[in-house]
Amino acid sequence: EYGMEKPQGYSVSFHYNPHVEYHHFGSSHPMKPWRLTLTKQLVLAYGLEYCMELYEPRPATFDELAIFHDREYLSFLSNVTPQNAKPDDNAYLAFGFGGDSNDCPVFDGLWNYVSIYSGASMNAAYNLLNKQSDVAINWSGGLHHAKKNLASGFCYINDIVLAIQLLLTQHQRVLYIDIDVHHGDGVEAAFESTDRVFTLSYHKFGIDRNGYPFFPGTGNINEMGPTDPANRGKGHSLNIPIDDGIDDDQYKWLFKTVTGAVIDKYNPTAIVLQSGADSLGGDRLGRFNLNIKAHGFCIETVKNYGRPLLLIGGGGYTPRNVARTWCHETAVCVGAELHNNLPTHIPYIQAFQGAENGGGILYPDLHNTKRHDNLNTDAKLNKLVAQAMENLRYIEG
Ligand code: ZL4
Ligand code: CA
Ligand code: ZN
Repeated sequence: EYGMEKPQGYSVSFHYNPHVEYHHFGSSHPMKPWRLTLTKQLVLAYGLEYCMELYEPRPATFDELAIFHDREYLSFLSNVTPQNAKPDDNAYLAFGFGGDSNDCPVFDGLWNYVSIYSGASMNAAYNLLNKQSDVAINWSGGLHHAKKNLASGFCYINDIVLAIQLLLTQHQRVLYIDIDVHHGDGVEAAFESTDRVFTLSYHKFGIDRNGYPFFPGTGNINEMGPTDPANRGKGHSLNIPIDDGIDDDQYKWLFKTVTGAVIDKYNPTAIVLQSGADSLGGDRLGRFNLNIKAHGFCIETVKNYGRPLLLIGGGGYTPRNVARTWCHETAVCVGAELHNNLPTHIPYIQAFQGAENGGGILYPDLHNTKRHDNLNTDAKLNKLVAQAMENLRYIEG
């Protein structure tokens, strides 16, 4: 008995094509699609599939992806393989592959992988348009760095932009919110010339002690989109730069205050929420100190505004904690409370047992598991919020 209840007439849909799981970026690459296997296992273990509609979407087609991406880029992406890739080729580097970083490797089944996660986001967006769902979830999407002709930061196709483009066919104003620890630069750039999409990203911003900026290096508080007064999109982005080690109470306050102000002023008719789980404490790439329930608080806060909501994944580099978080957030959407002790009858349960794997519970304490000192004082956050409010002046009331 998990205490679940489904409010009458309120519907959640879960869009997932399991073929996405079988793709590998390379053995030591931080992006692990099998975190989606773990997520699905937890969702099923708690019986959440009985509280929502399950969809197994088809992959997106070349033409569907071309609604945002350049066809030359898509031709390259659909043809390149580890066997035929020429890392010295101009196109290869120009389109963002390989290079010194290897952030975006060419791997077996790459085209299949990108069309699957994109197809799921588009399918979820159609469900909102058809009013089949109030909340539509795709944990395999959220690849917010991809540009129309460029792979960047583990992202090849920007499924978020594609989904927002679909929502714009019926919605006058779409709000995009991004709680991944990285700046949602690709989505911001895609809609910089329109006032019909407002982008809001919370992220780590700063330079480390070796002089390297935290990826992608953009998203300071003064970056609000184009400055040209003739540009319709002027001021329709808000960036919230955060320092290392932010804790639950600070983040919840910051998120509630700023997001609330944006929703009240912009009054979107649909919301897209990228729920990257690399903002959790102990993440391999992240710097924050959030617990699962503080992360989930953001989803609950947005859901409670009652606008059509597309909830998508994103980063997250501690696979077990990613699965815990996204399972918890699925429960938040359907209005269920979950037992802390993981159900024991599931496959993969051993993956969650033992102290190093989170001790068989859903909500392990993640605070300071990587010991990032908290560099965010309340005074600095107060000043940040004041600046953020100031930045909202471009929204017409
Ligand atoms: C890796 O171990 O900061 C890629 C990337 C591959 C395997 C072996 C190759 C070794 C960490 C990251 C070379 C690694 C060089 N392998 C990594 C400036 C950088 C150049 C690349 O959550 N080096 C680039 C991108 C970020 C940079 C973050 C977040 C995506 C999202 C949405 C993207 N890139 C410095 C780093 C490894 C790797 C180990 C890595 N890359 C960590 N941070 C980055 O926002 C999904
Ligand atoms: Ca972000
Ligand atoms: Zn990220």
